[in-house]
Amino acid sequence: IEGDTHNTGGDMDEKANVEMSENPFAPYAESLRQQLEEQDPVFLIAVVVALAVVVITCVFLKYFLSSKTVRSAVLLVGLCDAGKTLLFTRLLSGKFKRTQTSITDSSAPYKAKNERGSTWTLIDLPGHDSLRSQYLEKFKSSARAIVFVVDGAIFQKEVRDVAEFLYVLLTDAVISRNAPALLVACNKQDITMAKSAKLIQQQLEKELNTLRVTHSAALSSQDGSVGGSVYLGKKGKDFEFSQLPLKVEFLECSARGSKAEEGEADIEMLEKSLAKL
Ligand SMILES: Nc1nc2c(ncn2[C@@H]2O[C@H](COP(=O)(O)OP(=O)(O)OP(=O)(O)O)[C@@H](O)[C@H]2O)c(=O)[nH]1
Ligand SMILES: [Mg+2]
Repeated sequence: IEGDTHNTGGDMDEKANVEMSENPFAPYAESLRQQLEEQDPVFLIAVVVALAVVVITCVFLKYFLSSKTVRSAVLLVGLCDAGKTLLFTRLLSGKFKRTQTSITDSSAPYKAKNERGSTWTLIDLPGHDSLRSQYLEKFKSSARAIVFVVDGAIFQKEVRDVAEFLYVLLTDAVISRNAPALLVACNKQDITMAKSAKLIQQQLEKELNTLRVTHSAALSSQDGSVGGSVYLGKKGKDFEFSQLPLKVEFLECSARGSKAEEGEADIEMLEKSLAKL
């Protein structure tokens, strides 16, 4: 086949020179048509199949590569008043700002403090009950990491609600498939009453263990199907964060900082974790 092509190629050059004045492409088209007619149909089919394979591979590669690169969002989630918006401002500008309950999301590019200079899209989500799930739905599939902000100062009072919210996050099918890093930021450490990250982790494990029992009981009393949600942790074992498919880290921070409004925030641990993403 190769030899043939070379010969016709040579012939064509001559013909092309002669007929250049009319239509320069006519001789090429003619010889191509002849060649195609002479070819074995099996060969033509093979060529078409090969081209199709190449195209399909390209489409798949593009799909897989883009589904990886798309996830560049770092979500700030948590209950109302946990300090998400102040943390958002501190991470971006370092400055203190008075905040009000958020009613919508806000996002900005955040440059991580590492040599790569990775840039993530930091997204502050509203924590209000009625808005929470709708915003989570909107952003969960693009999350590279989830910063779950907990108010360490009134944790004791909120432990049940915090665990409920965390349960929803951790049993979500999309989140457990994508497995974004989970950074539990135990905020407001400037307040002396604030609970430590270790204690918060232990209490949440206990509370999630209880929630898992009540939730699966409620489910099996319905029809046994687990609509879009996954089982939390390992069956038959007390729940621990280490059983999860995603990387979980508990850290302490203070978006306000010890010197209140004039001073700097204490968010080094969070910045370090964000640099490792
Ligand atoms: N003492 C102290 N106060 C903080 C800290 N972080 C935030 N606050 C205060 O807590 C209040 C709530 O902070 P926000 O950042 O608005 O809380 P949020 O999580 O965005 O709340 P929603 O938007 O309602 O979901 C504000 O008055 C903050 O100044 C902290 O580390 N220490
Ligand atoms: Mg807010």
